[in-house]
Amino acid sequence: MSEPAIPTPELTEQDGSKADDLAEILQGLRQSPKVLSPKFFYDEVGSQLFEKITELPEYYLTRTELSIMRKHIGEIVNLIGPHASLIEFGSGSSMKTRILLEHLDRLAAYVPVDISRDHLVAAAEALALEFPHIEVLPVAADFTQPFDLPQPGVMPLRNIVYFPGSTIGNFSPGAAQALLEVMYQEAKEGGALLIGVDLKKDKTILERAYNDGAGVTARFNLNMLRRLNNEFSANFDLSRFEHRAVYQESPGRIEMHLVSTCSQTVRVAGKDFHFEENDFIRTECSHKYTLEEFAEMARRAGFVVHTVWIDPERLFSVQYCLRE
Ligand code: AVJ
Repeated sequence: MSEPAIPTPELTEQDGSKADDLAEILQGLRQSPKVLSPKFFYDEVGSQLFEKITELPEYYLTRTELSIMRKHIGEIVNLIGPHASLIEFGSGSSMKTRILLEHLDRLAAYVPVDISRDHLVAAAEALALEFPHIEVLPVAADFTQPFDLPQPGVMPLRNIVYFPGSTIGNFSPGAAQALLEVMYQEAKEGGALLIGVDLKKDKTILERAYNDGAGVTARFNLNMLRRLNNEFSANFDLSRFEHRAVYQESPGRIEMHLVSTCSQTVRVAGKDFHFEENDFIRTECSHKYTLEEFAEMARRAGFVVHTVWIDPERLFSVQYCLRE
């Protein structure tokens, strides 16, 4: 007996260009303080380093979210119901996605949406092999802008937008609000949002999570400069920048910085950028929310928080929000 052929997932492409990325990088470096988007962390090496971060003892987020998902998967499955289309904002190579794909009842389709085409296709192919009965329909798009959904073979009963990992924290409150509005659109009538949100807590726990003892987060942060050197004709000297992560109580966010250890000038794609000693590039903000703050933001986007699951230490939340 021959194996049934497993089709390679067909890709819907709507992604931006390298020229747009460069323009964004140059614009960020012209600001004061200088900023670079955390989306530039995730090349091959960056993605591997992030995987390592998720296993660090200090980095409670991934482990805690996973334990919440495992503990409450029965309730989550019942709330979502049968024949849903699961639309993940992000490429979905995570264990959390696998838990959902394993347990959800007769999924109409799984639709991972990611700007990084290569990562997306690899993750989608792996999942299509692991879950041959699920239609996997990857979309290469910048999910901060509305995008067209592919049409599954089976008509979905409802759309469930899935946004794990507290990636929502990477967006400023205004941008997070706008993103929730895109999610509202993509969820369509009768749809819902399942989202992981990291919670406000003691500053020492937060700062430890982003300043690990093994220095993996430092390598992850500095990798962005290596990537700019390789892909955007930059000449950053990685030995002249240091990783730093600090929690700002107001507005309640971890900021990751790359701090210049001396006075220096760096060239990026033919343009000069000067750093005094202690000048820094802000590479990431990771906003933390109280339950009330997140509920209010979701409400303004048209969602009502239906169920919140939290670990016993109240570190992290997974929230099921209904589209009003
Ligand atoms: C992937 C955005 C959730 O903000 O905690 C981990 C990325 N940065 N360590 C986070 C990250 C440094 C992470 N998110």
